[in-house]
Amino acid sequence: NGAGPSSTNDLFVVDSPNVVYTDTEIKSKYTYRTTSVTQGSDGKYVATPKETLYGFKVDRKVPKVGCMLVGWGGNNGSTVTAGIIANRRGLVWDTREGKRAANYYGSVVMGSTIKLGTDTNTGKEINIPFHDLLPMTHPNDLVIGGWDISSMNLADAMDRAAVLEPTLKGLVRKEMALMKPLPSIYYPDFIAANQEERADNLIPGSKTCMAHVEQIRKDIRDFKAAHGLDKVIVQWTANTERYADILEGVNDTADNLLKAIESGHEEVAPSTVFAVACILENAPFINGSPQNTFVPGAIQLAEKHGAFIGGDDFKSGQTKMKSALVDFLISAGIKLTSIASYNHLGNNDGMNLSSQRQFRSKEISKSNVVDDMVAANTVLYKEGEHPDHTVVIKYMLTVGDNKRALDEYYAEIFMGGHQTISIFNVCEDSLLASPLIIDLVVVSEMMTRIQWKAHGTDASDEKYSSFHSVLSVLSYMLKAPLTPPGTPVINALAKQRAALTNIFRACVGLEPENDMTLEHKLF
Ligand code: NAI
Ligand code: DG6
Repeated sequence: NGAGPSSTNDLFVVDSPNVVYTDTEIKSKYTYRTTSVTQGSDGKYVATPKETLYGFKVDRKVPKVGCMLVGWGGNNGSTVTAGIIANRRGLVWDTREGKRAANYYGSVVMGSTIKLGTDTNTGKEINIPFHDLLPMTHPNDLVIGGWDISSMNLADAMDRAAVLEPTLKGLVRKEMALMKPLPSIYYPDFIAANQEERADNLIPGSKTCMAHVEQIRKDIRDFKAAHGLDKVIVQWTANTERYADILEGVNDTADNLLKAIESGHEEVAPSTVFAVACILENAPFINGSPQNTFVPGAIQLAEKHGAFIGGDDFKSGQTKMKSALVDFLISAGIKLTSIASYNHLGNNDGMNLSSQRQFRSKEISKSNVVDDMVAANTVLYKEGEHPDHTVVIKYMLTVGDNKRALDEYYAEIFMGGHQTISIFNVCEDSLLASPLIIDLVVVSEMMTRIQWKAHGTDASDEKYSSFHSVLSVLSYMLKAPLTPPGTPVINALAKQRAALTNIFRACVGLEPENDMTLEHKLF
């Protein structure tokens, strides 16, 4: 027992009788402390502290990981690919503002730190890179591939995206020109008609069928074999689709969904076909767009197969600000009464969203992001009361990928006063989204190597299990977090980050960061 990894690159070890290191695993015993509340007939609450003992087991071997992107030739796909190549090769390029070097800014895993503890001698905080908390895969080591309905190679796709500096593009062009997306499935009714022109790289068939599922599964297996990979994570970063209708007998259960695919039902979206293929192939599948890919039948299928899924919709610029700012306002006791959010953008995503049904998917995911914060404050808001919230998106070619997000937050303050906050946020769309794609791969992969068990009286008898199929721990990176059926959705950004960091801390037997700093207050 106790600390003592025998062969490791770890930046730290935890010295505790509750943590055991072997060459292959880290095992921790962790006491999860919560408060259980009941309400009496007199309306008063009784709060009872509760302790649950868990065991966590982390597989320390970092596998060789592949990331397959659906929509690889799009703005996000080409930008994240170039970014990883540039980081891997340590590239430096000229810009009109001087030299720039590759970095992973905007990735919470690669760009942020967490507090490990307090220095015994100086009392100062010791912070370590988030990436060093657990044995995570490094993005430089990811093998990237994927599918697109457009046949363009990744070098040309990077030009089409018009995101990166020409000098940087020149350095990665040769490598990217050799990368060509695999043909994909295209059911025209699900994305905007204005996308038809790019659709020249297709698996035959314009509606759902098992052959499509099987082809995608084969593509994953072939990619894995060709690159000698241990694992593949798949992400949907293709066009936003319209919502699929939820139909009894079609997509409401796992069996019905499989039957609907077999019979070629028209209400099965391409993204759901990808999700089903990944679930059956046991490759974690993340949905970076807002549509309801995870119809009830898809969630049930994932649960049945113990496969990991996560979604929906990358949370990059405007919404990330919103989920931090609204949390601040409401928890400061300020009554937010309206949010008006306007966007205009000129990339292909914007063009697709200029179509009403695709816009509607995005409007839903961008609008529900403050619900939990409002519902939690019963002092400011009566039951059912909600701030007005409007979301507008306009396509304006000239601003390209440099989306403009204009937000007005209007709030009631002391004694009938008002506070108005206006934000003009230039969100360089793909440069904000690419690091999220990386975080989603790294965290999802890590979750495949973490297991837990409830400690009974004799801990050694219990069997370890994986986390629930729906990876709500990915919420920080996503606008409309998918959670296990029947469990609450958390949108507040700080809570999402705390859940992620504290779960990872628990895996090495560390307490949650509580910020009490009593050591500096009680002398
Ligand atoms: P994009 O339009 O540049 O790229 C999408 C790619 O998907 C295109 O190359 C298109 O040909 C391809 N595609 C369409 N249907 C396909 C299918 N069935 N199979 C394979 N490929 C298919 O869009 P971008 O900017 O890369 O964004 C991708 C998605 O991510 C969009 O849905 C967008 O709403 C979402 N998103 C983007 C964020 C950002 O900040 N960039 C943030 C949040 C979500
Ligand atoms: C309009 O906002 C276009 C969208 O695709 C966004 O660019 C994307 O969803 C990012 O949105 P946000 O709210 O996270 O900046």
